[in-house]
Amino acid sequence: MKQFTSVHDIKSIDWALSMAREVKEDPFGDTPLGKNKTLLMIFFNSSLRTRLSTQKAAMNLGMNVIVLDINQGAWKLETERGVIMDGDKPEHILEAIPVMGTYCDIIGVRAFANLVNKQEDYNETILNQFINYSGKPVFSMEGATRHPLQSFADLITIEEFKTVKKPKVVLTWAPHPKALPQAVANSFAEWMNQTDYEFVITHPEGYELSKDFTGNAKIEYDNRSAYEGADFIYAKNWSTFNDATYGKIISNDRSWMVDTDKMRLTNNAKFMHCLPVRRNMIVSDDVIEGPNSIVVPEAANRVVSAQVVIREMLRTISG
Ligand code: AN0
Ligand code: CP
Repeated sequence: MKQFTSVHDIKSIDWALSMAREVKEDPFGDTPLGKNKTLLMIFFNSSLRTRLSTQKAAMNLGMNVIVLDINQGAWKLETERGVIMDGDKPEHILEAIPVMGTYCDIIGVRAFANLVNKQEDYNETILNQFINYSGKPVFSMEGATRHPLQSFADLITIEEFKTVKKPKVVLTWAPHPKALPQAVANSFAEWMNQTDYEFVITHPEGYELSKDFTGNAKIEYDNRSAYEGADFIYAKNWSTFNDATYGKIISNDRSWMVDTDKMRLTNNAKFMHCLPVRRNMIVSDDVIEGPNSIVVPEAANRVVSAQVVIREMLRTISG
């Protein structure tokens, strides 16, 4: 595996799940693979889970890890070509990336959507520059349009907690005070569409995601109807995708929050969220603290998804 930016970079869902089981059963079985190999993790945005779980995964594989927060201590990077660099950015990303590539064997990158320029976001400009110019295998730690390590962990979690073979999985939009990217929702939809689950997306009108990710998933504008018979409620906020209002908040409707009343409509559904989550905006205290909340095991599975991906890249490097 030379890159991991979406579900399309894995052989199949079944393969990914069987690798996840292997890693979970024997987390330290492959430590020789990572000996004298270095993972470089580059963050353009904040993180708690991705930073810790990916580092832990690399440590389980016997690797050395270097973490760089671009916005804390590194030179500010110009990302556009052709710019006269007389502003506040002393270094160009087109030198920085190949330099970073010389210090490591594998690179993980987190670079969120800026939600200003839709084309730039949906071209995955920064992630692709790392892929094209680092000379090293690159994996996404959340790009502008997807968060594949999260979705992979979500899939593992659903497989572990499902009580029926083909669960009904509902992705519900929920309100949030700040405009957030579509990446987590896009990516979750893309992964769910590779399974045989019943997958439903529910959001207010105007919050339609790109068809490239949602495919043939059922879109339900009536929030309560979507909850009926659900086995998993996966909450996430995102800002608008459509051209006219790209990256904006067009609803603050608090009735879309996940609460006990709506959870009663479900088939005793488990509650999921990638975290960080704002309580009593996205989900009530009662639901997230309740017995059906699986947000912590979901986050724990981030080590597993990262370890599968890094292990596969190490195997590719080692031939
Ligand atoms: C980010 C997002 O919505 O993409 C990261 C989630 C893993 N969330 C926030 O910025 C709050
Ligand atoms: N879920 C997730 O990626 O969390 P962090 O932003 O804390 O890494």
